[in-house]
Amino acid sequence: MINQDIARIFTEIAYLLEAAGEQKSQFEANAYLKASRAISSMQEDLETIYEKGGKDALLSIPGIGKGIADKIVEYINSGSIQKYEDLKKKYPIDFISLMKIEGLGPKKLAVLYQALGITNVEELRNAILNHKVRGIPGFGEKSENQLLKNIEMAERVSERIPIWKAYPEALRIKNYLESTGYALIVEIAGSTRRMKETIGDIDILAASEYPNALMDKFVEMDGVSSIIAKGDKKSTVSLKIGTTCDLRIVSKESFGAAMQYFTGSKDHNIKLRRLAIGKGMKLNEYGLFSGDKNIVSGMPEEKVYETLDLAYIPPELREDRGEIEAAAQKRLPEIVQYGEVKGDMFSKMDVSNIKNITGISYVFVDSGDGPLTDLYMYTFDGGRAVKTGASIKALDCSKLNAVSELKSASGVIMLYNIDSLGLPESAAVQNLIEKLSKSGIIVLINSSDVRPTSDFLYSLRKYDFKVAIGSFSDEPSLEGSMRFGIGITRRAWIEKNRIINTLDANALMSYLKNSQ
Ligand code: DGT
Ligand code: CA
Ligand code: CA
Repeated sequence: MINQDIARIFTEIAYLLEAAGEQKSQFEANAYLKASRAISSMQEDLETIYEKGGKDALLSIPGIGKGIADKIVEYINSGSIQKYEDLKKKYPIDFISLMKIEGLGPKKLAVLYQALGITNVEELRNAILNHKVRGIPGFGEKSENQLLKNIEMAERVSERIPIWKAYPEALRIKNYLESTGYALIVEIAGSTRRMKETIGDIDILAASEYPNALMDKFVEMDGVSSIIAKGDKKSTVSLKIGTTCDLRIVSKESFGAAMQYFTGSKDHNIKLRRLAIGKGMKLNEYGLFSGDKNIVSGMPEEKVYETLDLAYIPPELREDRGEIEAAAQKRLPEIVQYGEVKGDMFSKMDVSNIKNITGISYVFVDSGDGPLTDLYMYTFDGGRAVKTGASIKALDCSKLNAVSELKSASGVIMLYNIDSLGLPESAAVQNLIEKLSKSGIIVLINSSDVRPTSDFLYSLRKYDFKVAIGSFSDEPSLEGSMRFGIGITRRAWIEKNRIINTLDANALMSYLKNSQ
């Protein structure tokens, strides 16, 4: 259904018009907001309405006038709306997220953008913390403090949960639904499949010949605190872990297209739809159509990308950050597979008592908690951990001035908590990274705390540094927290050959020796 996409774009156009701030645009902005609300609450698909009844059918929808109907037609025919693209170029602001913060409207956001370049919540928070906002006309010291409180409030209301909480729960639900015997296929979709660091809700997709029975089992499963909606195509439950879960049942024939659609992200989908239109096709959650024929009927998700002349795009990359363009040129980064990591670069395990080490053949064990700590390497032999004599230094950037500390250090150094120095663009981080490039330092990823975030790592990826993934847990299993660290590198476009723990134990030992 393209309704949500169009509704979202109309809401954004309204904010953009208000931000532009001319008197006459207020009237127009209201018309877009009204249309957006009307479209969000519609049951029927706008595209179907248009195909059946043309523009007249669109005009008969309450809240939709001629100007707006033209925009809907433009979107159906091209996958984008020029007016929106033009406005967005002038104000590339994430209005949808920022408008959730009390005390901010389109006009104020436009001022913040023009004065400080603020386009999203993270940038706003950073500007407030650095006391940059209080100097802007219309803001003061008081409103700065209030805004910070309002940001926290907005985040509490949206209540996203970390991936390390959502993923195991999604996996448990998938396994449970499979065990009922009422499902032909069950898969995790949405941001959980993309391994996003925080999750708004869990999305599960299933194909079933017994949809009612499967939905019964779903709403009565363990971990459910209340039922929000129940139908034979979609149900939503609240989970005790503090989020909600959508289960959608789709036909076996459209499962591949539905996986593509419900994995998202929304922005990725919108771009892909536009690409399909450009090739004379139509893409939605039911299929990829040429005329009335679904070209990918009964085919897996991969077929959608293949039919659009794209290399297969791994879910973690689907954020509209250039992945579609790269896939068209068959130049996607060669990212690491989940099974390709061979060791744990930061373990908290007790080496005298080996537990679950599935998939891991060596660990580096933390020897203390100073700012610069030595990690000793162990391999496993017949259930015992054996010290190899190799070691690596890890520098906790949050505990000391990392840049000055580095001058006195020698040997290969891993930096952890690098994000505690500031945003990727800050001088402290940039200085450090400049040094990294020259001295072969390594950025350590904390798989348990899921940091630094993939956004952080993504904006630094152009520099020449290596990456190491540590579990930061006492269970260095590839089935445990390591998965989330691996996910960060995939989302950040970090190539596999930059991750040092894809080396086997011997190769890593020679790497460390040669870098001394
Ligand atoms: P979340 O839940 O906020 O962490 O993020 P997602 O990506 O899981 O978003 P969600 O749960 O709202 O929807 C799941 C997927 O369904 C989303 O990634 C793409 C697809 N989808 C949902 N709403 C829209 C929409 O308005 N337009 C398009 N094109 N796709 C949508
Ligand atoms: Ca979701
Ligand atoms: Ca959802």
